[in-house]
Amino acid sequence: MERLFQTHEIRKQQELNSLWDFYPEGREEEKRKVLVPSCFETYPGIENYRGTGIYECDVTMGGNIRLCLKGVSHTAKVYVDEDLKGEHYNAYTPFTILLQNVNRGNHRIKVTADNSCHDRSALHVINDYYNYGGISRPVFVEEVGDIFIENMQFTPFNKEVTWYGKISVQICNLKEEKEVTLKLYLDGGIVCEILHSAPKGMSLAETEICFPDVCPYEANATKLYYLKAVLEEDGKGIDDLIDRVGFREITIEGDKILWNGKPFVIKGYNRHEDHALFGNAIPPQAMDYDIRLILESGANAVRTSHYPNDERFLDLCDENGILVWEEAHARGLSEAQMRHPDFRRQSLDCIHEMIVNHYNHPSIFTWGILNECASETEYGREVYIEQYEEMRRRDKSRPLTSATCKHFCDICLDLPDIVSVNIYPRWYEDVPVEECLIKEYEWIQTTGGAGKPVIVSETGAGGIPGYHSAHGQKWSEERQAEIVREQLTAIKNHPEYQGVFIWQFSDIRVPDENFYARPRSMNNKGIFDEYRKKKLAFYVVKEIFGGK
Ligand code: ADA
Repeated sequence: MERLFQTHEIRKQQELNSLWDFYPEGREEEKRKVLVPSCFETYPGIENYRGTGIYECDVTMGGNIRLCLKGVSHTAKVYVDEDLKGEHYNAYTPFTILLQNVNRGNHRIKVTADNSCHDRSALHVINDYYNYGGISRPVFVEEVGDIFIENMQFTPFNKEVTWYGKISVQICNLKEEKEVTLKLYLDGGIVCEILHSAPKGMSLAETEICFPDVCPYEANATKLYYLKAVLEEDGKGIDDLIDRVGFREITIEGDKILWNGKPFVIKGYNRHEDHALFGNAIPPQAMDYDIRLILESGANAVRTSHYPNDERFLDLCDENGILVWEEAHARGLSEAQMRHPDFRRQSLDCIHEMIVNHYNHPSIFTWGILNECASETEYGREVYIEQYEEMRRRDKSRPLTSATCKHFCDICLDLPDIVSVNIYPRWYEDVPVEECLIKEYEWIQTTGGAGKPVIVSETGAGGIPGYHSAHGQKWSEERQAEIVREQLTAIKNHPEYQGVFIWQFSDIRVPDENFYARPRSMNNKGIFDEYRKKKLAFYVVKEIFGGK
């Protein structure tokens, strides 16, 4: 399933989430059937494979085809009948390949997925999370005519207690200019009809509509509406696109982030897409299980550290009122790594693909970039400026942020709308949490970040699941729980911080190269282990976050 609801009634869609042939490159004799989506690391015998995997399947199709891949980890080449049709870099963003005038019949699709940290890869590097390989998110083909809907963006806003929505529909016309009618429906009721003269190529049909009777989208009352765009030619529907939207506005007033005009407290988790059984190809049932655990512990927010997430997870967040900080891909890159010749382009591509595809999710309240990158250097600042400008150009409706660990030397805090700090008192440094919070806040007030909202974007401690120590030694579940208690209690007592994202939801696999600080080759700071078993710290989180 592409999303958790039907996205087309007219356009013909065919899912390719089924059995594909798979073999590691150059080892065709090992060919086997695998279920897509999935990743190499879950195929017996190649759990540690780094390199290219070849996936092949047959599909019957014809006409103009949109071949949609929601995520290939992480460098992809796509062939149809052995002809290279497209390439894509980055595991965590979707891409579409348009094939025109395909002969109707059987065709062989081949996708190669490379998870190695090759020299053209600036974002997937050896890091504190695992670079899984494979077709890790859904794949499908869509048949379209010569004119179709490429994308639709909905921006809600409120004026004098009435809700409005700005709707922009991007239309792709493969032939000469033609007149079409675009009809927009909200929950089945028609709200607008636009006559649009579509030139060859891409064009935008835009409108602003007043919605006097809608209910707002609140975290505890997640009213979602189905917004449908239908393209008609000579009175006949030729294409459509359905998305779910919500009426909410995120604004900043002084040092507060407001949701529909009201401040809120963030009680969140950092979550990697990582699971002991599925790697980074987490099926929706397991995503839903994660959502249940998040809610059970009393949390209300998730940061998609450190990359854009599967849209089905975002759908679940929309549904359950879990507020999302969605982050573009980059973690802990030094100035030298940011000077990689492909870094700026790959980052901007990721930002573009994240915002275009995830724009309509009401649960996303902020976009993040460049976690713990070189924000203490002049060159780093140049890159932060470039990326913030790009984000603001693409979305003016949400505040922006980046998580920093460049304490007392960050020179970029004037750039985001929200200042976010990663702090690990009592874990990496044995200092009282209270002291750390006070020092950090005082320092922010002496920088360009003064007066802005501040979030603790990471805090936590390691706990090896099942390791118990009567003396509360480091790495024991007892010590983790004790540290997390001090961290969350202190943050709660400092309302100048608008909340916290715990590092992290569950334990995650890290590459063996990181073994020196990571027993089990895992980052063990999960409140749950990699199978989602609760650690002692869970009960502390639940008590402080007020879980039921
Ligand atoms: C950092 C980083 C995380 C993780 C964490 C840790 O702040 O942003 O990705 O590595 O530290 O576990 O130390």
